[in-house]
Amino acid sequence: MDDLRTKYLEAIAGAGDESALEDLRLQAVGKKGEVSLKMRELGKMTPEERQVMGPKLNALKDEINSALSAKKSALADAALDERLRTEWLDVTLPSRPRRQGTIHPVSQVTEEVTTIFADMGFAVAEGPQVEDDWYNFDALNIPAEHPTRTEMDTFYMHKAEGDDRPPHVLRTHTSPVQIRAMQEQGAPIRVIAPGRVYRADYDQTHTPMFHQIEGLAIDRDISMANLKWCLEEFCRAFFEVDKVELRFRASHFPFTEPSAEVDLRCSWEGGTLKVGEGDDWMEILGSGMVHPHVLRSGGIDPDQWQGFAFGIGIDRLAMLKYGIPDLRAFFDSDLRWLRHYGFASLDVPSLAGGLSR
Ligand code: 2NL
Repeated sequence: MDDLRTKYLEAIAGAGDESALEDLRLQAVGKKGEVSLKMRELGKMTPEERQVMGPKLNALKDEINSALSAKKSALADAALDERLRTEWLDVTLPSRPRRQGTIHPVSQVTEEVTTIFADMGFAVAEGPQVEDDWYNFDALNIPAEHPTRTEMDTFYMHKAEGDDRPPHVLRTHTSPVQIRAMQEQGAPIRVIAPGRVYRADYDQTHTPMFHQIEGLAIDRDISMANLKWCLEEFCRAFFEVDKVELRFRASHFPFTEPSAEVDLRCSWEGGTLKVGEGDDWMEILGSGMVHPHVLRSGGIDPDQWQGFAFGIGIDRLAMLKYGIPDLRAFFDSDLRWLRHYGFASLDVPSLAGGLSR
């Protein structure tokens, strides 16, 4: 009896896990366990012997059962301690950084330029991106035989059989917006027209869709001196420098007379642009005095009114200010969109190189 007691209590104390413990329970107090077998032998004993052995065996069985359950909960406690020691989580750690979206550089620059001219009293004008050829060309004094009017350069909308409306194009500049503004508001007027424009061109420096801001100021005696001050003021604000120097180069546009392309004094040291100093000139925009024919298209009497206009390419300005090396990074998906609509101009040789990439 004492041997059995010692044997099982020691074995239980030394059990390494729950299944070893279960094996011991079956060996000792299971149906065919050693203690159970001994209990069965009670029947063959004399009543006197049974009176002594019965309680002893019952006590042994109880002692083994409580040793088993004590060991069982000790093992469970140890297992929990082990999990708590190894499976921990530091809830005070900072979260993993997530990439944040930003405003597109072209939108950013459009906003900046718009704000600068708005501060000078220009109102923002908007209009359709699909225009008829009168608003896009004729109103701007661009003659019928001008090369920019061909499908080589301009995206024409397909026309259904029997459609006798004038040809429609994707606007090639935002000038038609200003023609509409003149017709609606009359003179005097000061507007800027930012937006998407389209030309059939695709290479290192041209994309079929790009962004422009045009400005227009009409009054009784607006002159090129006013144009010069406005543009200098714009450059000071946009490039965030106190001193800027502009160079007006004689040029030609059908919609202005005289016309000038405007360069900005700058330097490129170690690949970084500095405005207002240095020996380089950077072309930033085209401008001029609004042609009398164009004023008339807008319903304004050129004998009473005159004014200046200018056009700025936004995309290159965004690249300059925010250091974007290749324009085409912006536009790969838009090309597929243009082809989806089946514009014939996409199949001319000047675009084929870009599209087959
Ligand atoms: C350029 C040239 C220019 C204009 C745009 C304009 C608009 C009206 C009347 C007269 Cl409604 N002119 N716009 C004038 C001169 C130049 O843009 O090279 N832009 C990047």
